[in-house]
Amino acid sequence: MIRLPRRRWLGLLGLAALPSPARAHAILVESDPRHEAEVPAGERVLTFRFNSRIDRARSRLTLIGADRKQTVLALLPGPDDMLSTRAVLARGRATVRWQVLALDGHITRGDVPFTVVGG
Ligand SMILES: [Cu+2]
Repeated sequence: MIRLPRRRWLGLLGLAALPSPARAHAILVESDPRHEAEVPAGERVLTFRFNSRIDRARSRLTLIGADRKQTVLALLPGPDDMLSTRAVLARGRATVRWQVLALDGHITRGDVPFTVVGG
C-alpha cells in the first residue's frame, strides 16, 4: 500500500476531473455546404469537420433529398476529425444527416439542410 499525503491524493483526483479535448464527444464545427447554403447542382465534395477525433468506421453521412429518399454516402479518406463524401446533388431542398461516434464512446448526430440550385 502506497501512502501519500492527503493533499497529494486530492491533487490526483483534480487531474482526473479535468475535461480533456481528446475525450469530448463530437460536435460539428464546420461544414461545406454550410447550414442553409445555396449550392449548385451536380457532383460535389461535401465536408464535415468535428471538434474531436471520431471513429470513422462507425460514423456516417446520409443524404436526404427533396423526395425524402435517404442515401448513405460513401466516405472519402481523410483526417480523423472529418467526414467527406462525393455526392451528386439534384435541384431542390436537401439535408445531410451526420452521425458520428467520438472516441469517448458517445454518438452525436445532426442535420445540415441546404438548397441545391440550377442544373
Ligand atoms: Cu461524449
